[in-house]
Amino acid sequence: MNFCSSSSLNALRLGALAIVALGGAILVACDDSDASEPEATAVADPEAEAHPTVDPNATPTPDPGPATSTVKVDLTEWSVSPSKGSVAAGVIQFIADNTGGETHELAILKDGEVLAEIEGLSAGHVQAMRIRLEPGAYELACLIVETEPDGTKEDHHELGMHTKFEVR
Ligand SMILES: [Cu+2]
Repeated sequence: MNFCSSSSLNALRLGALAIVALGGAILVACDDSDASEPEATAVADPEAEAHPTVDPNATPTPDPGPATSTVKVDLTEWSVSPSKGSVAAGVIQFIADNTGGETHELAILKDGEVLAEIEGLSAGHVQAMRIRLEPGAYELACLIVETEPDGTKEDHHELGMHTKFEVR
């Protein structure tokens, strides 16, 4: 069946239906097609609509939405220094700024469990993340543990890279 070889009245009606159902793109396909080009019909699009597209690369964590407050967090040897110690509950944007000389990370913890983190932030680099937090007591920390050439462990948390953070 070829929509576009029908009478002009039918073509208009089909075009109008296509606009209602699918938007204007179909009308262009119909206008430009002739009887020798059956692929230029509207057939493919209703099928596509019957199978909603799913992005296989979508992140499993939904976007928390726009930030309701922002906290800058300086990371250095050996401290984690947020610009404020508490914020109201909501979507919080953490901006980690590695002002130190080593690679650090910023982990958001609750009851010892990592909720989110910026990992492998090189010296001099800044990176942001957003997370929705309910009221409660949290910890901001760097959890990097390095083994030095002589075998000793360098545990950034143990050396002091952690601080309490309150969401109220
Ligand atoms: Cu660190």
